Amino acid sequence: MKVQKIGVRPVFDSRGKETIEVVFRAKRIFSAKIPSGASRGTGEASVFTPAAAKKSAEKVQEKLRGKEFCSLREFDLALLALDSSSRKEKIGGNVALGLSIAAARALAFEKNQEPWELLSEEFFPKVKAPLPLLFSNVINGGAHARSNLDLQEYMFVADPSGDLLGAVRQLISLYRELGALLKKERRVTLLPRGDEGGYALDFSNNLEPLELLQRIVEEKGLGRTFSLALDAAASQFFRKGRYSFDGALRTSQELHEFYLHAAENVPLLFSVEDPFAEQDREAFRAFLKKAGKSMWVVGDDLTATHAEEIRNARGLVNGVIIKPNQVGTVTETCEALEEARKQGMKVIVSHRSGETSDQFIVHLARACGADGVKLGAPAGERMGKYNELLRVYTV
Ligand code: 2PG
Ligand code: MG
Repeated sequence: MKVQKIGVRPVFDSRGKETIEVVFRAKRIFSAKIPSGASRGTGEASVFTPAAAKKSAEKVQEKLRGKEFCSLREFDLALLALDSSSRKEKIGGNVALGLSIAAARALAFEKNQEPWELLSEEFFPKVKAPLPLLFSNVINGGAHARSNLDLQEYMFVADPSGDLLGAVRQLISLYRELGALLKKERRVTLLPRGDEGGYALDFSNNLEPLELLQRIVEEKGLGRTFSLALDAAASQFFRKGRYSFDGALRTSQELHEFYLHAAENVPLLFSVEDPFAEQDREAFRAFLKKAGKSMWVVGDDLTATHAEEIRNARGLVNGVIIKPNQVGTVTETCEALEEARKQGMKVIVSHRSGETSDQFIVHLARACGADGVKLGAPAGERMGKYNELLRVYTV
């Protein structure tokens, strides 16, 4: 693959915020659009504005134009040679990732492959991809909504067990059922929604939405194929060593007890992401020790898709979220995945709250054999990722 031209243009994400599309000419034109997060870990790769990204792309073009690359790793190493900082502050994490994904598409095209086939061959040759669990955020709180919920995401988790289409169908009907019930209970005809398409309402406390989700799953008799998960995104409500939670300042221990109480009262709850702030490492350690046998304790802000952070999170979590734009190249994302596997951790490939129509993460999930994918509510712009999932997992 020979690099001919590189450019950047502004596009809008699902929140209407400006982000970038990287345009890359090799045999033909390829591109990649980059999503953005609202709750971001401190270790995440930098995000350049479209104007800064354009300048950066011009500089990268000067260095790479006319160069030939035989593999994605080789291309990404050339990017890393231009910027080896862990947050990609020189060329911009979003610029680097756009180039890396577009290059993956260009390489796949030249080999007459799907992007997931290219990734699979280059990074995960031995992996057989099982159908992933579908983590679907149906009640939005925290930084993704203007409600009183401190916890950011309440998710239905569908287990496709051999029937992905059926699982997506059931997920859609459960999500609608939840909407109908909320409308009836609140006596309203319309429901506000948060950034990821989940309903965004006030509740009497942070446990109530979980109890409601469990009730619906059970009433529909779907307790064998559906379970529940949380993303607390707790860094967002951590202030000076305390958690501002359910109307009071709580200690790590109190929050720890909240999760245990939730798991006891809502037995369908099996996974909690970022239960504590990223700097509250001892709280993670104590919680994993207590709950790690029966629950997934998942790092997101804590590990930020960096292999080294995942290595350091041994004993703190038994699962990780993987988001390519937290690290900035596809190769480093795959290294983070490899590290997680080495540590025996579950991996969940995830969207961001500000999404684009770019479906690359679905290809990544397929290639690495992700245990789960986190794609938002089955509605609106998020539907594109479910559809791509159906396509790449059924070819
Ligand atoms: C998260 C993500 C995606 P954001 O915290 O896991 O749901 O949110 O993109 O805002 O970081
Ligand atoms: Mg998260």
